[in-house]
Amino acid sequence: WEDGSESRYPCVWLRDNCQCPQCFLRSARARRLVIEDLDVNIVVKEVALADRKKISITWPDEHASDYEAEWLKKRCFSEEARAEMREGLFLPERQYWGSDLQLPEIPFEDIMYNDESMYKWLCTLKKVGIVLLTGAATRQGELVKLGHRIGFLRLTFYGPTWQVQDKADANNVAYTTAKLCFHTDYPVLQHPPGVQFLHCIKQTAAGGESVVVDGFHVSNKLKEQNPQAHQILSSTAVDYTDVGVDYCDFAVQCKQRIIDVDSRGQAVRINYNNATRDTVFDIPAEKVRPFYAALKEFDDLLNSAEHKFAYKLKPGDIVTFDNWRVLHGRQSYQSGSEVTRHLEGAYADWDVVMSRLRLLRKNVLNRD
Ligand code: OGA
Ligand code: NM2
Ligand code: ZN
Ligand code: ZN
Repeated sequence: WEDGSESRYPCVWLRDNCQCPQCFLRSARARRLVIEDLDVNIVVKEVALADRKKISITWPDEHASDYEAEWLKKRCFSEEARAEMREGLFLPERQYWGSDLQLPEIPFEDIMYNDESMYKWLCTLKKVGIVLLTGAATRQGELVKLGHRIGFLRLTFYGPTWQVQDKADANNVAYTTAKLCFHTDYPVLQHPPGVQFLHCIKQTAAGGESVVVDGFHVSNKLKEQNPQAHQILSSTAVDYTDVGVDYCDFAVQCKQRIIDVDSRGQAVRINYNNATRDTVFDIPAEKVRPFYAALKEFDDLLNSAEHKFAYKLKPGDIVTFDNWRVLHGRQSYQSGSEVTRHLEGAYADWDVVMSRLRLLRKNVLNRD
């Protein structure tokens, strides 16, 4: 390269990624070449620098491939180049927080009508895990609009959007006036919703305050302070259950580790809702008490004053948060004959949110 650096590309990868119309369908930006037709031991026959911006390869069967220098450079296999590509594609940067959280706020109107604000919102949502949108109308339907702005919402058994209020014969503990301890929503689904929206339409005078905690930060703390408890929670499959009727009837069952970790031991998803944790517990009896002890250690850390952040939603607020990372709860409030508190909720998948973020970045920053 002009900067004196070098990149090495395996022949088989170059052949696999030939961009000619026979090997690659441009309109779908997808590979047409099949593994059946790929010789893993292939070696180039001829290489030429076409101009200073392109490399031309001729293969033993005379097939010809062109590669643009810039395209190759981005796909360099060095540790640094791969890290740069990875960071650009997945934005893995995290800002951990505790009670010191400065809850990021953006006017709802800005998100709806300004791409830069929307981009800022999604970047912050990914990095910090929570953003408050302010000034939305105090009626149902705002989350459907927000969903259209992103792409689409995630439908679940509780409906396209759902109403958090005190209900007779509640089919979920959330639909009562009771306190909700720290939880993530819907660990009973194999792929729990990645992003959650709660739009405050009506707020009660006394009680009903919200709390949030950074589950990834607390998982790191648990690993430091009590590696044994962390080991148990990141390896034990916990049974979850949810049976009832709402959007349609349902009988959902799932096994989830409360702290889901990647191959490097980093927390990637918290799956914890004590209300839907099943009475069925499919582990050997002697492992049961140690599991509860570990869970209590985690729960204590979540609830420590140092880690949790409290606030109260006002009508027109929409709290948006990473449901894989941030655990949330609420204080109890008084029940009565009238509805004194009403939130409308909805979910989105991280795939959809990150897709929108990448497209916005391309438009806002003029790059990809
Ligand atoms: C929920 C929930 C929070 C609230 O519905 O799952 O966490 O403030 N609600 O009511
Ligand atoms: N609601 C709020 O895991 C859960 O049951 C979370 C889901 C009812 C849609 C609550
Ligand atoms: Zn080709
Ligand atoms: Zn919840």
